[in-house]
Order: sequence, then C-alpha cells, then structure tokens
Amino acid sequence: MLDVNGTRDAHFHAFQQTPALFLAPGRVNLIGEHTDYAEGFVMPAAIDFATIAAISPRTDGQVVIASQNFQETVAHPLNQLPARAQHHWSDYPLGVLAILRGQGIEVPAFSLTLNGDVPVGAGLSSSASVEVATISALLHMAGKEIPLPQMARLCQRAENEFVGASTGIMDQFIACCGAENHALLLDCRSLAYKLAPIPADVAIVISNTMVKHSHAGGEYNTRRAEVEEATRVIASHRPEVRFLRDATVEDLQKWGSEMSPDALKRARHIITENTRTEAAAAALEAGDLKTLGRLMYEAHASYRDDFEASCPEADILVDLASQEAGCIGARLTGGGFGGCTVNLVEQAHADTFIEHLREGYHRATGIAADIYRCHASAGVHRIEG
Ligand code: GAF
Repeated sequence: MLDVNGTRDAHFHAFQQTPALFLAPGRVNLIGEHTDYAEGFVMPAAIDFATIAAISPRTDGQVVIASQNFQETVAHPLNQLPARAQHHWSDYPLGVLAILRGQGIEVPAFSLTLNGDVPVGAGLSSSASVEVATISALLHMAGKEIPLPQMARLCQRAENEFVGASTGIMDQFIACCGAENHALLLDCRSLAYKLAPIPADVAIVISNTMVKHSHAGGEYNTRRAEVEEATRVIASHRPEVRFLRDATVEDLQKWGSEMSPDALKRARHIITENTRTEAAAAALEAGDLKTLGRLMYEAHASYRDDFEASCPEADILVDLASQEAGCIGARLTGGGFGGCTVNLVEQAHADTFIEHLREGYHRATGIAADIYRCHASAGVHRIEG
C-alpha cells in the first residue's frame, strides 16, 4: 500500500508547504489489446497500485519535481521548461505540463512530489498513473476543472507528443474513470463507456513474467505502423474505413494479399479482438464467466500468434494457469513483449492458484514471479485530510 502520510511528510520536509494530494491508479486490461488506437473496444479495470502527486505553490518562479521512487529532484524556471523529452522520468510530468500550457492553461510555479507503487515496465500503466495524478495536481494549481475524458485525452497527448510513444487512450482513460469493483468497457471512438461489476467471488490475480517492456522502445511503434499499413490498404478499396474498427475479416480475405504478411496478421488480431472484447463485456454483464474465460484464452492466442506481441514466459504463465482449478481465464495484459498476465480466478481457489503458479513458473523458467492479488479500484481522486 502506498504511504500517503510518508509522501505528505516528505513533501513538507522538502518544501515547507502542506501539499494537496491526488491519487491515480494503474490498470490491468482484461481484454482488448492494441484496439484503442484502432478506435475499437477495450475492457480494463483500475487496480490498487497507484501514483500519488503532492503539490504546493512556490514564489520563486520555479517548477520543482521530486520523485520518491527515483530519489531525485529536477528544477526548471517556469519560463525555460524543456521543449522535448530528455529520456528521463520527469518527461511524464513535464509532458503533461507542456500539453496544459499548449491548451492555454497557465499553471503557476509549483513543487510536486511523486510517489508510486505501480510496478514499472510490467504492463500495468505506471506512466499513465503518473500522468493522470500529475494533471489533477496541476489543474488544482491552475484553479481549473475539466471533464475526466478530456483529462485522459490530454495525458495521452503528453505521452504521444512529448514522451514520443504512440499509445492509445486506454490507460489514461481508465486511470481517470475507473470504478471500484468494476471493469470498464470503453468505445475508444466515442469515448462512451459502461461499467460492468466484477463478481465478488472472482479474484483478479496478476502474475509478472519479470520480463520488462517499454513503450518508448521500438516494438509498440512498429506494431502501430503495421496496423496503419493494413488500414491504408483496406481504405484504398473502402474509403469509409478510417481505422480497423471499421474493417471486417472479409476485407482481409479480399485485400489481405496487398499487405505485407505481418500487416495482415496484425490486422486480423485487431479485428477479431474487437469482436471478442464486446462479447466479453456482454458475458461479464450476463454473469457468463465461462464465455468470458474462453474469450480471454482466445485473445491470448491471437495476441501470441497474429500480433506476435507475447513472449515465451507469458505463454508459460497462461498455459500453467489454464491447467489450474478455479481459473476462469488468463492472458497477457497490456502493450506486450513482457509484463504481466491477468488471471480471473474463483476466490475459493485463489490462494492455491497463486502458490501453484509461482512454483510451476519457477520450475519452468528459473524465474521468481511477483504475483499480485488486485482489486478493481476507483479512478483518480483527491486524497482529503
Ligand atoms: C499500452 C498502450 F499505452 C495502450 O494505449 C494500449 O494500446 C495497450 O498498450 C495495448 O492494448 O498500454
């Protein structure tokens, strides 16, 4: 659990000001991978790993940002902020500040302390939780309120335009709009969303392959480029197709030969994943856990074989999970190429499941996995008191 008082005290000690505190969660995606930037569907839940942003005003015209995780502080005059990313943790908060300023929102000089416990590079959206906690703190400083979906969009722009990772909106959106004990089905085109309760007798178990991934790294952007190639081919025949959300498997049958074999496979993953995600949301709403679980396994196979974004360690975890009593469904979650698998497990079996998964994974890979039992949590909020 994050030490809220510790962050408040550290901020006070460093800056002699009592801060306002904001908390934004990480997320686990239950299904719908790489569909967000294709304007499709995703179904994540916010989790109880999070980032706290503590903020207070300054009178010296400086922007001072301290990271408790990195035990480092950066300072810049408000009128000489870096114009681009420095490949440093401070890119995320500075990117959010740059985007807000670009919107004409003037944030006065401030001290910001960040502290988070979302595992980094594990596919659980530590960066989105930093961005969303930061934007809430900065808007507070600026005395401005904006709707949550718009906040999510601005944080996505910080990641795309400042940090340089071409991510979609899923992570920032769920960090803004998550709800306790619920998954969220998001239509990434309209940003309309529906909350679906996660039954009390279902545990969310997240198992970390311990293989690190990074969005700023090449693979994510390569996949995006391949998806865009497939979209262009289909759009050259059907101009109404602007994103793969608008495309069908029949389009691939007709025009797949005009694409590179990789682009064809990436597109097939996204088109079928959109269908699976909507079906999974309907199954969760109807309490049909068997169907939900089957769709999660199918989603993993598609992510592994067509999108080629899995890794041998994640495949082992999913395979082991599928053999365990009480496992409803399992798949690699997040951007891919490492990170975590998500498992929905009957509560009554969760302890044994975790023990067996840990043992089996160690036996197969020699790696000691971190395994977390998470709860679906609320989106960003101010911590009072
Ligand atoms: C990462 C990105 F940030 C998201 O936008 C999404 O594309 C995801 O990978 C894959 O579903 O988390």
